[in-house]
Amino acid sequence: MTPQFEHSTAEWQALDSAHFLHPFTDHQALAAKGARIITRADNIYLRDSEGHQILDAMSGLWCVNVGYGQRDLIDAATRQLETLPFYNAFFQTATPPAIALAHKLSQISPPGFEHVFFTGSGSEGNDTVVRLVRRYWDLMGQPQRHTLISRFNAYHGSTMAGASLGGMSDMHAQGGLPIPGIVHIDQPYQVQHGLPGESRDDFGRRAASWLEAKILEVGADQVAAFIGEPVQGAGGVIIPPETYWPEIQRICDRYGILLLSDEVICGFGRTGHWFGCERFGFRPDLITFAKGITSGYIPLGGVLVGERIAKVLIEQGGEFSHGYTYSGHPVACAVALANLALIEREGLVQRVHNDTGPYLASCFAALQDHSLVGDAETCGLMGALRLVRRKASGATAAEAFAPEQSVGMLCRGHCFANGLIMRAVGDRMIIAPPLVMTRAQIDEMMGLIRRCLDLSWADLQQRGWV
Ligand code: PXG
Repeated sequence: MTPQFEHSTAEWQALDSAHFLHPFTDHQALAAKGARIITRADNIYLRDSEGHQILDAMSGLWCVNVGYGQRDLIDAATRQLETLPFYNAFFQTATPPAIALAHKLSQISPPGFEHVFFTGSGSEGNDTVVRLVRRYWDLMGQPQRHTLISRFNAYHGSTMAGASLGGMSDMHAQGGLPIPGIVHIDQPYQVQHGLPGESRDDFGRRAASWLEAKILEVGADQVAAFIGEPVQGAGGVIIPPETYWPEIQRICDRYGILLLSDEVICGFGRTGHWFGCERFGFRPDLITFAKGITSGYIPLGGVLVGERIAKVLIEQGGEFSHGYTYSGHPVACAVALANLALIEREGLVQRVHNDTGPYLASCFAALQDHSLVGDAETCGLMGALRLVRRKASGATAAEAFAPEQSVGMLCRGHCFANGLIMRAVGDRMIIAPPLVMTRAQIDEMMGLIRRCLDLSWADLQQRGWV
C-alpha cells in the first residue's frame, strides 16, 4: 500500500465515521460497528484490511463486468491521463476518445441508435432522459405531453429526477418526491401481485395492462413516456414474464408514447445480450447506461438516443440547454473503449448467453431443494433467491417471513462473515457476479451460497423462527 494509505483497520474506521457520509447509510449504526475497509481486488475477489478474501458476487455495485485488475483498462486510463486528462465538449470542441466511443456505441447498440449523450452517472443519465423527452414533445408541438410513467420499486438513481422516476417509497418520503409529472404503476412481480392459479404469461400481460390503465387515467395526450429496467435490479432482481415487455411495447405504440429502457444494470452483457431490451424483445427510443460501460473502473454514464428523438432534436431543436462538465470525459471514454474491446475479445456476452448464464440457471434451479429457498431464478448473470419460512406444497403457497424479522439481512450477515458478497433486498438474496466468472468459479460461489443458507437456516432454527 502507498504510505498515505497505511493505517490499521481501527484507525480507518475511526476516520471513516468522523468524516465520511456514506450513501444510503444509517451513520450512527455504522459508527457503532465500523465499516469494512476494502483495500484491493483481483479478478472476482476482494481483499479487506484484515486480509480476508471475499468473493464479490455483486460485481462491486452491479458494475465490474470484466472483473478487477484488468491491465487493458488500467493502461488506457494511464495513457489518456498522460495525453489529455481533461477537456470539455461544450464550446464546439471534442476529444478523440469521446468521438471514438460515440462511434463504437453506435456499432454495438440495437438498430436505430446512432447518437449518444454522455453523463457522469446513471442518475445524471435519467435526468437527461426526462429533459430529452419533454424537449422532444415540445418540439413536436405537444407540450402538454409532460407525464412520465414509471414503476413502484424501480430504481433510477438518486438525483431529484432519478429518485422521482424510481419508485422507492423510502426515497420519496425524504425531500418531497416525486417531482410533478411522474406517476407510477405496480411492478411485474408475481409473488406480490399474482392471482391464485394465474399462469406466468397471463400475469405478464395483466401487469402490462396496468400501463394502459394509467395512460387512460392520466389522459393519453398527456403522457410523454414509459420507463423501466428490463429486469429490476436494485428492486430485487425482478425478472418479468416473457409476455410483459412485448405487451408494453404494443401499448406504447398504440398511444404513440416513447418507450425508455434503463439499462444501467442490464447493459453491456449482464443478460447475455449487449442490452436487456434485446433479451426481452422490445425497441426503446432511449437507453440509459452507466456502470458496465467502464466496468466501474471510472465513472461514466449516458443516454443512447434513438433516431425518432435524435432527428427532431438535431433538425429542429437548436441548442439543447443541458450538459455536464464531465459529459464525454476523455479518460472515462478511453477506459470505456478498452472495456468494450475486452468484452468483445473475450466474447463475454456470448459466454454469458451460451455457457455461464445457462450454467448459473441450472445451479440456481438445484438450490430450490434448500429448506429456506422458496424460488430461485436467474437472467444471464444475475439471480435471486427468495427466502421463505415454509416452502409451497401442493396448492399451498410458500409462507413468507415477517418483514421485521429482516431475514435477508440475517443471511447477508452470514455471507459477509464467510467470504461472500451477496445482497439482500427484503427477503430476496441477489447476485450479479462479474461476467468473466468461469464455471469453476460459479461452483465455488454456489458452495459459499449453500453454506450461508445452511448457516442462516441453523440460526433461524435456533431463534425458533422456522
Ligand atoms: N438506473 C438503474 C437501473 C440503476 O440500477 C441508476 C440508474 C443510477 O446510477 P448511478 O450511477 O447514478 O448510481 C442505477 C444505480 C443497489 C444499488 O443497492 C443500485 C444502484 C446504485 C446504488 C445501489 O442495488 N443502481
